[in-house]
Amino acid sequence: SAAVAAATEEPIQPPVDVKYTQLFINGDFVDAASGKTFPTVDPRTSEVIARVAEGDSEDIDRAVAAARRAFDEGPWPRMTAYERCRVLLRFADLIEQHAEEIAALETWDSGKTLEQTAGSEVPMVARYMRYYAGWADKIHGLVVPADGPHHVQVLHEPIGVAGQIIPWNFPLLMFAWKVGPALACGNAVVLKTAEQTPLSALFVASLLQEAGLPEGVLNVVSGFGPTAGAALSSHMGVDKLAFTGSTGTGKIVLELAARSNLKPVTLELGGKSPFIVMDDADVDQAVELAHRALFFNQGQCCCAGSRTFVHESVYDEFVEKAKARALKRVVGDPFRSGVEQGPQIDGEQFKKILRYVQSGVDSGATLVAGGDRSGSRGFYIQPTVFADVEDEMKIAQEEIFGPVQSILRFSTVEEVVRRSNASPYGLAAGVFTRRLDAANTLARALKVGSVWLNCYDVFDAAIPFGGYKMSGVGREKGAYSLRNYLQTKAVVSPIKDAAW
Ligand code: TXE
Repeated sequence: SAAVAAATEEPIQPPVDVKYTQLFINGDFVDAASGKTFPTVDPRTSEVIARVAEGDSEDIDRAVAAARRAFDEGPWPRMTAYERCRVLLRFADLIEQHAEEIAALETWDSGKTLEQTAGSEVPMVARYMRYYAGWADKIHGLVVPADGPHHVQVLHEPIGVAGQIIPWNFPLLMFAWKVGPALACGNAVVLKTAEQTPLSALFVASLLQEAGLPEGVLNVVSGFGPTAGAALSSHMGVDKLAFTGSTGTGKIVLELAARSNLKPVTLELGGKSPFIVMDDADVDQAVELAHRALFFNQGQCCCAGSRTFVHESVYDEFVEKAKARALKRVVGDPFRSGVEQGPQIDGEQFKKILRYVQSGVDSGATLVAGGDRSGSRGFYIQPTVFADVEDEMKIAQEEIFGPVQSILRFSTVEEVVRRSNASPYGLAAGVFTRRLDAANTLARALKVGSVWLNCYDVFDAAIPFGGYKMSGVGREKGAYSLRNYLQTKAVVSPIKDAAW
């Protein structure tokens, strides 16, 4: 079967060399102040790809100092908006010129399929950069009416030095979502990558410099959360913090920001998103969409459709077909074409997912497909499906972040709204129906930041994304993302001469 292939085949040699393993500070690749390094691992084999400089608080200090200089004294915030626009456009061109190399590096470090990185993610990074480049020269203030003879201008200025902390599930896309709007608005950035996936951001940082970004405007520090990440969150020289990761760590960084200098924080956190299949659904289509909503990216998506709610009238047929689809899912070397699912990111996530599978079995859910590791090497997991899942089970409440689908049964729209919303999370939801009334009711009643009607995981540079409740604070992408990186200044002057 497909699963066995992952175990027996020799890993394909990645068609790329690792060029950059040092920290990127003030336009140079440099060692960590401590001289320390850490391994980044190939999730297909658990072998070390490369050792990478391990940034710590001293390196964060150096990076923030460089970013401060670039913002306070450097040309970047004072360059014309059109010049900033052109740097981002050149960067997008360079990403396309190096697309194969970047995609291979991303696949090697993260286990994502090459079809996904080369076919969709790297092109999307270029697209996002062009989108934000387009904003650079369209950010402007307002003149507002006031009572009395006053001329009131509202200026939008860059906020300063942005600290950004990103996760490992979409290393390059998270780079683009965060760095794009920050730079378009004229800020300087210190970015901390996830310790599992440091390689692609270092590579594209070199391209951003080649595109003409002045030194110090973007700094990339590889390293761990409790050291480098915490130092960045609590730094007095950082004016704004943006974080994507777990809800637990989001609370920590928010607290660090509050205890230091009250820097504003945007958070994009976990989810337990419902995917709702109504009674009128074309079951085959619904099964396919629900399958992709959950299994995409090895199930490692904040917005994974991880609670598949299926109407009782189509439930049994749906479960049978969802099982068949999962059993057909092609697991294997992410460099091999036709593979749909690569390995999970690391041993920790791999173990966590298998613990959730065990918890599903223990709590009485029916395991209909998968349930074990795939092969004997690396971090591959069989596409797994549970039926008869109940709301109070752990697998229906907590973020598994792996290829484990939980199928729940419901009977009425009111009931599925109530149960969908009975979660501390509120990131996204999918609704599958041909009934406009049901679609409209659900779209308004669900307490989530994104609703996909008869589709899922549709991402576009212009569409805002973010969470209700404990799934986050603020929105990324679209015009909404610019608000995170701009200060608002009111300038008031009297109108003395009443000649007009
Ligand atoms: O996340 P962390 P982890 C969820 C998912 C996953 C779980 C744990 O359920 O199983 O989180 O993954 C940095 N101060 N998501 O441990 O810890 C860390 O170095 C400052 C959902 O990888 O949130 C990394 O750069 N920073 C998610 C980033 O935070 C700290 C994507 C994310 O790591 C820190 C990833 C600290 N004290 C995981 N501790 C999503 N929303 O998509 C860690 N970090």
